[in-house]
Amino acid sequence: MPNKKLVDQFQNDGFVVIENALSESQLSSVKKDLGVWVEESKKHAQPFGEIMDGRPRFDIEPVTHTAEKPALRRITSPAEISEGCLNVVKDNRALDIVTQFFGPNIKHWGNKINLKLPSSGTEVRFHQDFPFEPHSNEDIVTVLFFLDDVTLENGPLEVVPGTHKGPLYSLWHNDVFTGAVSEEVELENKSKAVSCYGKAGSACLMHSKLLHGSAANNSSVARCLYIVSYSAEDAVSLVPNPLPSKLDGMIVRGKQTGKVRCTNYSVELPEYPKEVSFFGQQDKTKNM
Ligand SMILES: O=C(O)CCC(=O)C(=O)O
Repeated sequence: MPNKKLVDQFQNDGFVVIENALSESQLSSVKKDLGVWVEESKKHAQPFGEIMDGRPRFDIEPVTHTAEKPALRRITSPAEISEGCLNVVKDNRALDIVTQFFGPNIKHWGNKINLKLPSSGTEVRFHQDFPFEPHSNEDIVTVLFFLDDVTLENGPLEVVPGTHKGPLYSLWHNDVFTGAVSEEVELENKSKAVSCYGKAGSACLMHSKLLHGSAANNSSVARCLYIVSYSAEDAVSLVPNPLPSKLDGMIVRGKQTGKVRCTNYSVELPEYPKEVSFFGQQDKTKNM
């Protein structure tokens, strides 16, 4: 049953938040694996594991991570190593809504977990996802599943409504790809940002061109998000996937048509990450 209100809201604001995007069993299954990975991170002082391109799968905060207070901040492509995550990528309630946004044929682009454990200090500088993942058309959505209750205190996602219709901002500064917009753009937009919060199992469906960021977690409660990106099946990537995985391009709704649809826009190409994750790319803003 099409939900016109959600579709209109997505088109106008560039995001919607829905409850119960994950079933209880999906949520507990992902959280079980996440608990194991956080325990494992206590044994490591450096990023660990390996993804397809040889970079580590598990990224940790370089300054704050200790065995007592782990600061695991990113797990890349967890659906490759977790049945629970794979199950979510393939099917969830948000996906039904994605078909209402982009049509019946939908494919998976990337998946990752962002963690903000208490005292970790992890923050996300403002950016749009699209310049990291330019495609032949702009029908791409980032679905951020809340693995914990997200509140105003634990570093919720902050989005700037309507910015998906505006310019694509540069993530390059002084010839360095920082993965963040300039301080001026951030300052200009931050005051217009709204926080996305809600119960564990909820999700924010965010257009890839929407400007967003998030502050550090200043509470004693973790804020972890399972982030899965989907596109219309006829959107073809113009760059190598920065979250490489064998699941890139997997059809999750509808069918493969073999067609490419193109829209007319211009964007600076991103830099393929040499760093463990995009957090390392954004850390470069600290030296500028
Ligand atoms: O973790 C967050 O609050 C935002 C995540 C994000 O923007 C990203 O990983 O690109």
